[in-house]
Amino acid sequence: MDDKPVFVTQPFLPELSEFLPYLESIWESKVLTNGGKMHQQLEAELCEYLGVEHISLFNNGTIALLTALQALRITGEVITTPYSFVATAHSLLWNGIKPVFVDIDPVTLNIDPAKIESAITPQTTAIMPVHCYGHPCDVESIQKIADNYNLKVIYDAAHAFAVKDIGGSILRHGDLSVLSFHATKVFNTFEGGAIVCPDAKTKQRIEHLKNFGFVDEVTVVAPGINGKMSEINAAFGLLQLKYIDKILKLREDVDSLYRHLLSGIKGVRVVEESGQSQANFSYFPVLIEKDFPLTRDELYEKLKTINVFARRYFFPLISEFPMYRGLPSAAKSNLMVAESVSQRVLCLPIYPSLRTEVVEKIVSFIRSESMR
Ligand code: T4K
Repeated sequence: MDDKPVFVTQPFLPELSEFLPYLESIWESKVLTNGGKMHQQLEAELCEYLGVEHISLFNNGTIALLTALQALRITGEVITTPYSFVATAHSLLWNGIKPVFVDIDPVTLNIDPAKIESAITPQTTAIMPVHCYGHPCDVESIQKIADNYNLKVIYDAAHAFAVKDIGGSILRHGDLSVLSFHATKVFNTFEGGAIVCPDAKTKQRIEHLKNFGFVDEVTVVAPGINGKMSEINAAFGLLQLKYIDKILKLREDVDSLYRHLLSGIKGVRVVEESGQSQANFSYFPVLIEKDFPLTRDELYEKLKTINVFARRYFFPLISEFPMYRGLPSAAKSNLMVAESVSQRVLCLPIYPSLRTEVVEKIVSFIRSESMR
């Protein structure tokens, strides 16, 4: 292994010179933020690329989640998964909403629809599932439950850029879907995010909410926030979008190589893709099972000795953090599958510029540890 550290991800960066014309255009216009030309163009290009009707850009995915809940006036209790990045549940707490954790499906690692119904109470107003690792949730079962109980569905689609199921973009499901464009994501704007919404009226409300609630110079209709994406972030998004198909292809190649090389290593289970007709290869999660000679944490530490920094997404569970663990739904006995998966999961490095020989070295290291 060469000396350079290998992180779980690394952003794709086009040549710096390619970004300069965008900067010149911003300098010339003197419009730096508040829905300028770059912002408008990125919204339009993303709608087209993703195949969705309306998209509203944000300064990050977390503010987009907060705003999505505000836009639909969600209150009371929201059913969600403990197996996610902490921002999912934090967006509920920031809105004064009580998260109700439901266990995950052992195959998809997404919220288990069969366990949602028993968590519904008279206070439940919505479900917030996560398309974890960009693997689609069981959207049909979730929608059926939502329809039966008159609940809204807000998808945390932070990992699901460009993912499609057989009918088209995964982002068309539910009432709203929220994307993250953080530097560590498949498509990034340094920091950024977006809400995908089905109609112009909802988009209008979201636009007001992300601009302090202003409708015009003198009218404020809601206690909005500053969720606007700047021109520089939007410009970088436009440049990234030119490369997105190449980015996805390079990620797919890394994914295929791992799958090929890891097959047959006892005690390492690759999490299968399921339910999508186009995947985005955003993460490469494996489960370190009991028949592997090392625990997941031992392997995680050993990889560091060869300068490979895998990550334990998602460990600990959200429900184990101090602000959540007192909730009745956070009890370990309620979240047995999530608990077990979070003890075994390891996300191996995956990103467009990850070289074949580095993947080979990572896997041969894991293989040699498996044979101890
Ligand atoms: N919902 C879900 C399901 C999410 O996963 C996230 C974010 C959100 C909501 C919220 O969206 P945002 O508000 O973030 O838009 C990272 C990211 O910060 C976070 O965006 C992401 N999920 C989460 C899964 O991962 P960390 O603390 O693990 O990131 P960090 O800084 O340790 O980065 C990981 C590795 O990536 C580093 O070791 C090196 C590399 N890296 C990172 C950055 C920031 C780079 O090479 N360049 C960079 O600029 O949380």
